[in-house]
Amino acid sequence: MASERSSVLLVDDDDAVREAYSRVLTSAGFDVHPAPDGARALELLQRGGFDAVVSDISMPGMDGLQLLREVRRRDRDLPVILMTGRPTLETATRAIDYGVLKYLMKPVSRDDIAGAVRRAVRLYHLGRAKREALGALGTMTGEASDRAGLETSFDRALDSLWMAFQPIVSAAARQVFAYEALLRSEEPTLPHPGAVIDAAQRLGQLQRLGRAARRSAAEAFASSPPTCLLFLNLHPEDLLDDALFAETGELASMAERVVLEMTERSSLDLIPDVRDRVARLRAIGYRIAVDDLGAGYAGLATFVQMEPDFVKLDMSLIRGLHQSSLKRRLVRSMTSLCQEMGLGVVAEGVETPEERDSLVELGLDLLQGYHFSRPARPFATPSW
Ligand code: G
Ligand code: MN
Repeated sequence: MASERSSVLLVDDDDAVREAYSRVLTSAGFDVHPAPDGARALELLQRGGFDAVVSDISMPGMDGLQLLREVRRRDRDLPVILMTGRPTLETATRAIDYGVLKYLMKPVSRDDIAGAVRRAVRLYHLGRAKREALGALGTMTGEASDRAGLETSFDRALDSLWMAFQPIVSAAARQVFAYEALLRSEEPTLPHPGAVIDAAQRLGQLQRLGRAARRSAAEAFASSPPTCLLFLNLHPEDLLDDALFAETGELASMAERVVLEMTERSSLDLIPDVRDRVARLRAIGYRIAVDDLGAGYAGLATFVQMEPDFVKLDMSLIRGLHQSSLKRRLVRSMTSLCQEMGLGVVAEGVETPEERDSLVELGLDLLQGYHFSRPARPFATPSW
C-alpha cells in the first residue's frame, strides 16, 4: 500500500525548529504532520492514524507535558517523544509519570530524532501486534485492550448501565437532603465506574455516556422522595454536549431539583467559554457544585468560573480528621470561607462516627459517606 508510511505528529511552537525537524523526519521516510501548538495537535490527534508524537516541552498555551497527558487519556500506547532545551528533574519525572517514551535534550541531532522516532513506531506496532496475537489466542484476561473489544465492552456497559444513589444527609435535621447519583454497570470487563469512563474517553464516547447516565438518573429520580435534590457528576466534555442544554434534555424538566457536580480534579482548560456554558445551565435552573474540593490541581480558577452553589470537600480531607488537627484546621477554614460566601458545604466520604462528630463540631451540616449509607439502588434510608 502507498500509505504504509508511518505518521508522525510534530509539535513545536518555533517555526524554524519545526520546519527543520519536519524535513529530517520526512527524508527519513515518515509522513510528518506539523502543529504549532498543543490545541492544533489535539485537533489532529482527534482524527487518529498517528504512529508517534514528537513534541517540544515549553510552548505557550498547552505545554508538552499537558499534551502528553491528553494523548495518554486518548490512547494508552501511542508513543510520545518530548524534547526540551531546558531539562529539569521535575519535568523529566512528570514526563515519566505520564508515560513518555523518550526525553531528548535540544538541540537534537538528525540521527537522534530519526532514530528515536523509528524505534517508537516499531514499539507501537509491536504492542499492537502483541495485543492482536493475544486476542486471537483467546488469552486476554480482564480488561479489553484492543479497540474493537473495547467498543463491545463499552456497548455492553451502556446497555447494562444503572445509577446507584447515595444519600447526603443533614445532620441537624436528621433528614436526607439529597442523593448523589453514581454510575454503575454490569459489564465484567469494565468492573468499576472509572473503567467505564476511561473506555468512553478512549473511544471518544463521553457524551454518549453522559446522556445515558442522565437519562437513567432522571428515570430513577422520578420516584424519589419529593423534597430531595439530585446531585449528578458531569464530565468536562459533557459541557460540550448540546443535549445537556436542550429544553428536551434528559433532566431539564426537573432542573430545579438537580445539582450538577464538576470535579476539581480535571482541568477545564480545554472547554471553551466555560463561564458561558455554566451560566446557561444555571439559566435552565440547574445548580452547580464543585466536587472533590481540596484534591484537585485545577484550583481557584475552576472555582471562580463555576460560581458554585455547593462545594464538596474531598474525602481525603475527611478521612481520620478527628485524629488530625491539620485536617480539622483546613476543613474549618474552607468551610467557614465557603459558608461566608453563601455556599452549601458537603463533606464526602464520612466513614465513622468520630469523623461525623468532628465535622458537626466544625460547623458542617451536610454529610455523605459509608457511615450513613453505601450507594444503593434507589433510595437507601441512612442510618445514624
Ligand atoms: O468523585 P466523587 O466524589 O463523585 O466520588 C464518589 C465515589 O466515592 C463513589 O464511587 C462512591 O462509591 C465513593 N464513596 C462514597 N462514600 C464513600 C465513603 O464513605 N468512603 C469511601 N472510601 N468512598 C466513598
Ligand atoms: Mn461526586
